[in-house]
Amino acid sequence: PDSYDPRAVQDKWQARWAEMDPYRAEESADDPRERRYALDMFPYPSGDLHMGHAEAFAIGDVPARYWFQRGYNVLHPIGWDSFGLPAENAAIKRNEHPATWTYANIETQAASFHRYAPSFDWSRRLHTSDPEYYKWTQWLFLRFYERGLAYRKGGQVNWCPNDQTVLANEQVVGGHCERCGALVERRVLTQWYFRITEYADRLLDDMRQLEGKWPDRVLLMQRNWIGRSTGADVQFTIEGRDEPVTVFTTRPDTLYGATFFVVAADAPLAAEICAPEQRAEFEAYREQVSRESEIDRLSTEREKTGVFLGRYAVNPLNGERIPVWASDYVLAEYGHGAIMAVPAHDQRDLDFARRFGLPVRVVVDTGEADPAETGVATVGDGRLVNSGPLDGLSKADAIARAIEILEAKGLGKASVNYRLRDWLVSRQRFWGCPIPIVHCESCGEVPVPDEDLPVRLPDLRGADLAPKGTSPLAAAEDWVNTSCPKCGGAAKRDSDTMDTFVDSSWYYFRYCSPGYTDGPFDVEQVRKWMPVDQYTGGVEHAILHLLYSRFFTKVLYDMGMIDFTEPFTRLLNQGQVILNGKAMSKSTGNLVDLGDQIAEFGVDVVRLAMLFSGPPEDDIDWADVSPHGMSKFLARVHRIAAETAAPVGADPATGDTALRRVTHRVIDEATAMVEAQRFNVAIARIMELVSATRKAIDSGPGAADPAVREAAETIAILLSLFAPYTAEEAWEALGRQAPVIRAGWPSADPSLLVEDRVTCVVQVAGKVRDRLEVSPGIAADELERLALASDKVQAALGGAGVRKVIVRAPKIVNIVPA
Ligand code: ANZ
Ligand code: ZN
Repeated sequence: PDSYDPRAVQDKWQARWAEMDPYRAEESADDPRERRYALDMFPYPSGDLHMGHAEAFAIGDVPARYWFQRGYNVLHPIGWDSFGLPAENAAIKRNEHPATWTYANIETQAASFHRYAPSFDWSRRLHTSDPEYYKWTQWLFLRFYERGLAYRKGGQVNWCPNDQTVLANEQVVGGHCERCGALVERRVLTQWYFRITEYADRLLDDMRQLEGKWPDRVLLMQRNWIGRSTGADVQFTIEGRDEPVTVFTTRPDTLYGATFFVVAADAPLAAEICAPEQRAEFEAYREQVSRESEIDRLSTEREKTGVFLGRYAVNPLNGERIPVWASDYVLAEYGHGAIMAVPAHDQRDLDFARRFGLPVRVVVDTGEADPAETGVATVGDGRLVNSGPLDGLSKADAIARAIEILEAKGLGKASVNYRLRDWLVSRQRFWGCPIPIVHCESCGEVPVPDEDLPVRLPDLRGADLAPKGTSPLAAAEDWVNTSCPKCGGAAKRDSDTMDTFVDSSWYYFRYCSPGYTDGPFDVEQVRKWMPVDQYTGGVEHAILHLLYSRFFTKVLYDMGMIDFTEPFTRLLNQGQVILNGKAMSKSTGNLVDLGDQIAEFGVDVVRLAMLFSGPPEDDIDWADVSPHGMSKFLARVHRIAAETAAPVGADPATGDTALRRVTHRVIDEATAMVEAQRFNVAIARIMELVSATRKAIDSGPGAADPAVREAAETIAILLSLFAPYTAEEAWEALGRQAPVIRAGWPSADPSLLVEDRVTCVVQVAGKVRDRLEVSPGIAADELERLALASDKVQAALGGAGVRKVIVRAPKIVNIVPA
């Protein structure tokens, strides 16, 4: 009987849907429907779609389809993040042009998407590597440049020796290249940056808009990444140096406990002030430090290292002379690259002091044992001691007081510091968006005029694109040599390309008007569609992409192009698809191929299995998933539709009430579960309705009952969110007009949601004293509790105790007074 094969109907409906075009977003201002924007993180075109895509796009499709069913005008677009290193590296390996490789993969993925059938509006498809797109990436770069938000500076940068390019701080994960895993080095280079630090406060403060709508852990990660800390800048004199040196401290209350001073070993200051007799030792140390990663340097596990610089600093509050050291645990780029060390109350300082025999002085009495003996710094609150004018104050009061004193003396001030650094956006690679700047010997940096955009990538077919440390574009003579837009003289194009995260920081704006030629987007369309209502994608983008997109949105707001400050109202991060408890990986063979799964079970089974396995945020272990069970379930759905015998339009009110109650309760609960993003529970409810309907057909009112039709139609509509092919096929079998996605979401009839009630009689000493309306299934103890809580019963008892309660649930309670 269960002969339905989900694979058999795929091609049929794919072709029919292509004709119907049921998922097109309507641009017209006359369309009265409310709008919704469902966005999926767009893919990199590296290879075909895999299980991870299958999961993400099944999840992202649910809200879109739900909104279609609710009658909204829905924007659910797709495109490709098609510039970038993965494409370029793969292309080099295969000796192909990155464009050839990229666009071939896009076609492969597009075909797979068509089959997998997310409810995309294909007419809005975009690729960030198309000149029609990157023209506007360049345009935005120039607007950033005009606003002082794009600038070039020399300095230490992260360098991936394998990819031969710089990386943003965000792309260095645990000291390794986010892309290839190579150990990241530090180099001094001149690079382009976006001034994201200017937006640090707003990026933090606007998170208030996202609370409860974005996952807490993503908000926390962003908060930590931005890392705002408040404290004070304090000036220390270095003996023999004219200019004082400023340090940043979160604990100005501990100034009297500063027993030494530490400069980052790789900061220019260290080299500058190092005394001649310490020079050799210092240089050797600095050489060693230059090879360490930031993660290692900040590690609290590692034994501290450092060199005495042969110089002394003077504490501005008490005039004390303290030795100046160089060490790697102080970072050159945080705060001012130098610190006052307070070993009693800072663990890293204490570790350092104990390693090098430096004094430890307690200045906050926390009631704990002496850190010099325990090796554990005390960081809590307490009374200030050994601290002159601060003695007796609490930590908070002492912080405020110390700042007052410093400010009065002109030796310091309250200050805020951020962990966030400016975003390094230039890359020495070919397959990216060219930076629209020309370097002229007489005029310097000159922006390419808007009317000359896009600056197209040269073809460079046949050229050697292998990374060499400078962009392959620099070697393209015809391309790189140009004339200065300002003076007309000979000039060179900037040969770096932009980080692909620049491309992906604004693509969701472009979707609102993908063919627009007068700007990056049509402000009118963006006003109607945005912000995005629901964004679905991987948690690996918790910092990089999401932070950059938020930054872009704020800049666009400041440019007056949009009227909102956060791009994504709601965010959902799906879990990963794993296998046998481990991440899937080609190299270990721990892999399931999406194409194979679809060939074996069909699209609907794969989608449903993904969605039913648990809440969308959880990982899915494909080894635990039962595609066969899903297959059987879909067959049952189809069989119910095929057997339904009541005619289209039969009045459900004349049907079986028991089945109708189940149907309407399932509608009610499934709706709530879809809205709460508990898609697995929504599917469980549909399964419940399928069972009830089967029973009604087999051993209840029969297939001709109008309630069976109502149930079967409900099943098809609810299922259309999760298993679109089977839902469509069932809808057709029910004699309805495709597409099911436009059927309209059912609403539960409240009168069918009310539970049955029975009247329970409550007697005291044999006399009826109260009547309670209760559920027929009420438990005896619950009923006893309700009866004793009745005011009327208590009045009848008149303070007398209770000897005995006889409960005959749900009809009678008999209370015997003492
Ligand atoms: C004295 C002090 C005493 C500190 C104390 C802490 C506790 P966050 O919260 O991360 O901002 N610091 C400042 N600049 C640094 C740098 N470039 N590299 C490494 N450490 C640096 O940390 C601020 C604290 O980290 C500062 O406050 C400073 O140590 C240290 F009981 O100053 B503190
Ligand atoms: Zn010039």
